[in-house]
Amino acid sequence: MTLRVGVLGTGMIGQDHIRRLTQVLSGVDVVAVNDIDRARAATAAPKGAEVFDTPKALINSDKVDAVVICSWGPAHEEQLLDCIAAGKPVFCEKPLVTSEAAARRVIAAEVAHGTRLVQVGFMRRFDADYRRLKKVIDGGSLGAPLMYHSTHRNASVPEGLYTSDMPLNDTLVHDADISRWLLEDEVAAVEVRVPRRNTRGKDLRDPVMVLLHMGSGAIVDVEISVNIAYGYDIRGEVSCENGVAALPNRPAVVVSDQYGIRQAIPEDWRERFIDAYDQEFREWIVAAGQGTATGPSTWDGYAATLVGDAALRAVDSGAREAITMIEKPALYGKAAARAA
Ligand code: NAD
Ligand code: ISE
Repeated sequence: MTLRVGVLGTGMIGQDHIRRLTQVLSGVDVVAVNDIDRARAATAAPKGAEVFDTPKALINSDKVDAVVICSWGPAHEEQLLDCIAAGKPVFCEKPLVTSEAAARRVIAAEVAHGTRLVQVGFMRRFDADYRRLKKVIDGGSLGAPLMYHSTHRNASVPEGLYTSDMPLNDTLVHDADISRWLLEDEVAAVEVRVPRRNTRGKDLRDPVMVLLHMGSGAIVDVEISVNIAYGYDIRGEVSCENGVAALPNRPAVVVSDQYGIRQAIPEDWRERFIDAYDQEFREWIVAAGQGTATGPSTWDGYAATLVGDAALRAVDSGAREAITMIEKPALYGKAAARAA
């Protein structure tokens, strides 16, 4: 059976996901699109897809079995709640939502529905290198993880659209989520330090250095630099009791010329995580076809939202800002141990 999908938001990643859903993956078809910019939706619509005037009309259409949300973060809450009300599986790009209160409303709606419907776009969990790294940590031969060093560098971000809060409440969510997943731990508190500014970003607060204090006592340091110029560079290294496990350098052709011996660095997230996005959708299509969702959940989106909120408090206060989570509903599995 072919899963009939409607896409909300046809900007950069919306178009990329439409490409993979129509040209790369099987068992799925994009039958509907919507964007507040109707002309953009019409241009992005694959042949035969209907352009809907509103997200609600698309979500409630009988033609649509499942929904992919690629609109701006502040629009996600209403679209998620409408999908849950319609009982339709939904893939939602990160961030899940933009406030703790909104995340709690989505959790309440999904819990009242009774089964999982939401998968959040934390694609690093589907990346083969991150999966191998987790396997090593889980294998236990290196002992307990003590520290995780996470480097998140973007070549550039859209000037004017990407604001000073966004390294902390938009970009950091990936590092928060992958830290929770790799270490199987929750973030208990957050600190932020702001080094010398990168003048390439003009007035943007960039870079930032974030410390995530995990419940077990492990510490994660995150470098976020969003105007690093040379490429999209994502690194990760876990220091454990008996050794260290790190993401490998990406395989790339080795070029030797008058500048030396060089390997290309991905230009942006589309290139670096191309296979991970494909895999997250493969798994989503299977679950959505069964009327449910697996993978990163509303709970994971909520946890990452709390980290973003705490990071914004921490950058203002200069202090260590604690995180308090609600009790984890049974729908989302067992709670991570919080040893300290
Ligand atoms: P974009 O600005 O290129 O596209 C967003 C689109 O959504 C625009 O076309 C806009 O008109 C439309 N839109 C906004 N509000 C809407 C609404 N209420 N209803 C319908 N359409 C609406 O942005 P983007 O880079 O494509 O990012 C979209 C989302 O994907 C964001 O949440 C972003 O954080 C996320 N994202 C995730 C990754 C990743 O690596 N997982 C990468 C890039 C973007
Ligand atoms: C973007 O929205 C993403 O999600 C990318 O993965 C991230 O690296 C980038 O910083 C965000 O702006």
